[in-house]
Amino acid sequence: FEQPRSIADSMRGRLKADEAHLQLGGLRNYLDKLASANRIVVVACGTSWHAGLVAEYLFEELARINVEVEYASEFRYRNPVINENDLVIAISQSGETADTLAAIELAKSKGATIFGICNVVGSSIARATHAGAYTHAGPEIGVASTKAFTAQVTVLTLMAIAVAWRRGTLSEELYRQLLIELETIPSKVERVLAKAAPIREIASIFTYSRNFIYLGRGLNFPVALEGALKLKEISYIHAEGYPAAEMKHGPIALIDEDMPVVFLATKDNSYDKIVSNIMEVKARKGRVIAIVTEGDALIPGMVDFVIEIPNTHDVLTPLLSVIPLQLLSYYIAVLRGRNVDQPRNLAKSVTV
Ligand code: F1P
Repeated sequence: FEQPRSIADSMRGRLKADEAHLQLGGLRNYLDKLASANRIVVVACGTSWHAGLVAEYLFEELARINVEVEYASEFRYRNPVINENDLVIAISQSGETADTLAAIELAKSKGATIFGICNVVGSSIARATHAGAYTHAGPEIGVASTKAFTAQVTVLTLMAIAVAWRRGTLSEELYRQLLIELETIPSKVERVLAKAAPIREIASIFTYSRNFIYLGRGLNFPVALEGALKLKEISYIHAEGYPAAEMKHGPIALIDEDMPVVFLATKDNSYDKIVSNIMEVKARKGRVIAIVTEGDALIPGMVDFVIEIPNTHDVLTPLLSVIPLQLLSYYIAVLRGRNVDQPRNLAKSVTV
């Protein structure tokens, strides 16, 4: 519920639509380096890794830079091909995650430049990186990342816009349009949070489901992964996130009347394809909860439950579409009597 403020804080002082660049704190002096990078490699864990996947879509789409997103927990044990022409972005809420720190040290030893996106000033990861931007989200009260995710995505979006501008891959019109639209995001998040009561109703219907599938395409694919992770972390329900187009390659076998399927079905450039995916699930009697754009007249007639979110530019969608998934997980966990702030087996920062 703090996200309207934490997203605004992550943008504060950084949006300068009247200037030809954005203020990105410690990254400012490194903008040319970022813009001329041969490749960006993102290293992170858990929710921060999902923010990295969003960044992959953003940097590719807006700035046309090749991006690879690596689980730090795997990367650190490999012998990755990486050198001084690569730029590594390390993302971490706590700034203390041991796997991410080890991945940074490995990339550094091979000559790469490392940027950090952290929430905690002076944390180990902030100190280990060459430069970085803080997210200013404030401390997460619980163990599971929520506002950290949207703050990370906000900063990564600003970075992608700034780099795209510098590389000349973004028109002035789109540049201004995105900055203006970004400023509306906190109030739009507020409008999604106002739907907490109907989301709780949906949660009460699915409280004792044993499995869930989350499906999305494009920028909503990482959001599907994040929705599934939130449900796993705090309610202990088995949940899988997939790219919706991947469903036919296996997960479709799981669909029946006992399988709730959460679709990220906002009005973006993959809308028609998502509609076909919903039809495939309904034909197999799956129960569908769809996150749709306000005013959608088609999908509500096809599915079992809908949650509307305000319209925004395609590339900013994750900042809104993740909110109902966080609320759904929260209410399912509460209704199951779970301690949402301190889930079993999870540590706030994984330092070993
Ligand atoms: C990474 C992370 C979190 C998760 C849990 C365990 O932390 O996987 O995403 O919710 O807290 O750690 P961080 O590097 O972003 O602090």
